[in-house]
Amino acid sequence: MSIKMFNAKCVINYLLIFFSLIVVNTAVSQNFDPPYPRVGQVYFYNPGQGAEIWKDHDLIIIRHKYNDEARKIKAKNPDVILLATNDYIVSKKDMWPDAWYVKDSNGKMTSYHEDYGLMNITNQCPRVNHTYGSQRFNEFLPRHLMEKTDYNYFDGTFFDYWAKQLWGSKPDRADITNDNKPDGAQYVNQEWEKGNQMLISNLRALLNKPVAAHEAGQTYLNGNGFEFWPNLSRKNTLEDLFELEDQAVKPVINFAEGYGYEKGPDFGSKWRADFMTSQIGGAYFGHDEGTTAHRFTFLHDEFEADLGHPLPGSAGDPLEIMSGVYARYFDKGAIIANVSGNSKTVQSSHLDGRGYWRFRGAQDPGFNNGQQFTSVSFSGNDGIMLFTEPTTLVTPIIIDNVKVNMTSLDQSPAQYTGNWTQVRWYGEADKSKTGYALGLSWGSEQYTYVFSTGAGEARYQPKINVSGKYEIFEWHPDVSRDDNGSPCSNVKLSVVSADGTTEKTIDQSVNYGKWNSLGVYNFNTGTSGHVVLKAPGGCTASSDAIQFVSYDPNSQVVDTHPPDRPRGIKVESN
Ligand SMILES: [Ca+2]
Ligand SMILES: [Ca+2]
Repeated sequence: MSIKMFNAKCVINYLLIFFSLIVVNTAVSQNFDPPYPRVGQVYFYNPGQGAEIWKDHDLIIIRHKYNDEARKIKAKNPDVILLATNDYIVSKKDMWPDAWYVKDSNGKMTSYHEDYGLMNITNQCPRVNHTYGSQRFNEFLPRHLMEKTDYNYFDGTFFDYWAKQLWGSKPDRADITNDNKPDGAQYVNQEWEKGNQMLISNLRALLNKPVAAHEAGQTYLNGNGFEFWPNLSRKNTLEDLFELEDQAVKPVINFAEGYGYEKGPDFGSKWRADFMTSQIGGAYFGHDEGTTAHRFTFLHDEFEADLGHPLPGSAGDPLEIMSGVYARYFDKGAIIANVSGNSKTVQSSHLDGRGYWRFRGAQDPGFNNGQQFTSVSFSGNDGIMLFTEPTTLVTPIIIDNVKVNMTSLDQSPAQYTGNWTQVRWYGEADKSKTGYALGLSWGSEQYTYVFSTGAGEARYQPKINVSGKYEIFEWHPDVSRDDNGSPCSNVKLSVVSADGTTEKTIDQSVNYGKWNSLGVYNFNTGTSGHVVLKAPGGCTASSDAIQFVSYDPNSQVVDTHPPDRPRGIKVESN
């Protein structure tokens, strides 16, 4: 759809939004219109410290059975839109009654893995007496989700696996009527679409909350998860998003996922294009490793921003300011994105006449340099976030025990001397949950913390690109809970900053599983400032994450969660 059509429909759309909000607000208190930028995350494993890691996010999607984690996330961030995801449209072959699976001449149709079959969501699916009486699968699944998911905490449903149509040779082979004969591709896919709609309709009859799905796009849903957002045809994808933002059921929850840029010093054009386009289209944005696994979380300076809402009326609509270059104007700034595939230069005269500043950031300080905006030269795909006032955005710097779980972008993990042991995440077991980590289930990055019973040192050395005051926090786990011995009560930490060296002692037998302040210190740019944690020996010392939180006077980093990030702390050294 073109931008002009989008704008023309906006007046009607605003009225629809207005009336739908009235309906929604009587049903649920959740705010589905948070300020921008809109940041989200999908995560399929145990969320671990996700409640803390994603506490400033606007949208979080976790598995529907993680009700306890959902409660923790809502306790930390009551404003977050929390969606419960499931994969039941593709289920293990022995999970449900045989008659509910789509079959071909070889029996149950195999999906992406031979142990998994495709469920018959159509109205031709036979009724089977299972759990809730005689039902088709598209009647059973909504009841199952209602039973297993605590919608006191979850604000809606998300289908991670969704088939808009059957693919490949499946529609030719499928027997959806359960008579051992294929039914023909056209009939199968026609019935499949009817089945999709019936499934959603049956769910909505039980639950008055939004429903979205990965790689779906039907406007009878509340939105789409663009699992592979930065695809090769960015402009087309963006226009798909505009159309959904306009036409999907309200409130619209679109989710765009940036990917493909392994965790390294790339904060540049590629991820920015992903992020800026998602915001111009009104989608929640998440950044992870870039496979369907979604194991890691990459946090950016831009996520800390508060742009407010789009300007009222047509002034706040997405605008194509030159071919393939889009802009959107917000209360406190603007977002521009080039998805033309060609180099473009945008000058202040191309914008709406307000004065703008680049923000001052730590992750790409050459680009986000804090200077008054005159022009920006984009590569083929890039974007920029601008502000109407001078603004600093420094996302907290985390130095963790391993690089990708959860050491910040372009920072190095802790360095160890002595005999330290990395501790694995124990999956679903009720262990290690006090370590600062996400519950990764494989690979060398699953280590949640390290410990040492002898003498040793752990050095946390951040790269500081914005000088000034930083509050330092320490996080340690409860090692006794993980059978790794008796925690040390006298772990010494040396904080080396521009103020000199300050010695601190942490009692690791208490205050585990939370951030513990070590005070506020001045840091110069570079890597001279650091923290050394010393294992005394004779007890179990643990080394987990250290966090450096910027206190720049122009910072927009607003503390909405005072128990974990206290404000107004005075510098205690000097
Ligand atoms: Ca048949
Ligand atoms: Ca950790």
